[in-house]
Amino acid sequence: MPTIAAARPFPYTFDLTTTALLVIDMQRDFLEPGGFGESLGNDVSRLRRTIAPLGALLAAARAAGMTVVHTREGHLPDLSDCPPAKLQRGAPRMRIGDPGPNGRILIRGEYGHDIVDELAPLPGEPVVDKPGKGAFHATGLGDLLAEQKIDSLLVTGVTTEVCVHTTVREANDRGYECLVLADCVGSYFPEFHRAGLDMIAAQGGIFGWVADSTDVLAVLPTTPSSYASS
Ligand code: TIU
Repeated sequence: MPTIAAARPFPYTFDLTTTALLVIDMQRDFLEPGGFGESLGNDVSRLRRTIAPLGALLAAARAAGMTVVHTREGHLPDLSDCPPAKLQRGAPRMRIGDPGPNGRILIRGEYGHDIVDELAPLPGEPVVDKPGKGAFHATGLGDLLAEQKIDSLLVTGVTTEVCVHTTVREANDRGYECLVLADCVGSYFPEFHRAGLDMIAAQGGIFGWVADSTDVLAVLPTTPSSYASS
């Protein structure tokens, strides 16, 4: 089984057949101007450094035959799955459901809600639509992973301290072994990004492990069969 020796707080070993690459919310609404992230007052360009390493990791995971799961945060057009507490929070420039340059903000089916072109899911890869920050809350993700006998997750996406952290915490309580890839997760706030990663690995890996995608690329087989036969 591949081992990421450089992972902190200690080496992370995973089985390719029971590990999924989880790509959280790499949507235009968070990464491009005119979407939800910008409406909250954020500099969305801060997230773009994640796209290239995540693209390389996606390609390698697909070549190795790993399970890949994408998620998208968003709501039904009638907002029936959006709690008033989320809809009315704060004083954003545009609220969830308002019309923006990429369609209605954070609404399923709109251009802005979809995943950026560089990381588009392949046909057949599951895309889990989620109304909350955590990917397990009110979704079929738990059942989907159970069906595939997945017990470990390579976690990527945005943002580090919001949807990535919430999902890692949910996954940790459900018994998954999570490795978070530092260069493939991003935040609008560099200090939250750093602290968020530190929180995962602290206390002996209280929520999981942290490493870089290059550490994973170094141990992934280039074909599904080459690992099985080695
Ligand atoms: N605002 C922020 O940092 N993130 C979110 O609202 N959603 C996700 O992280 N996907």
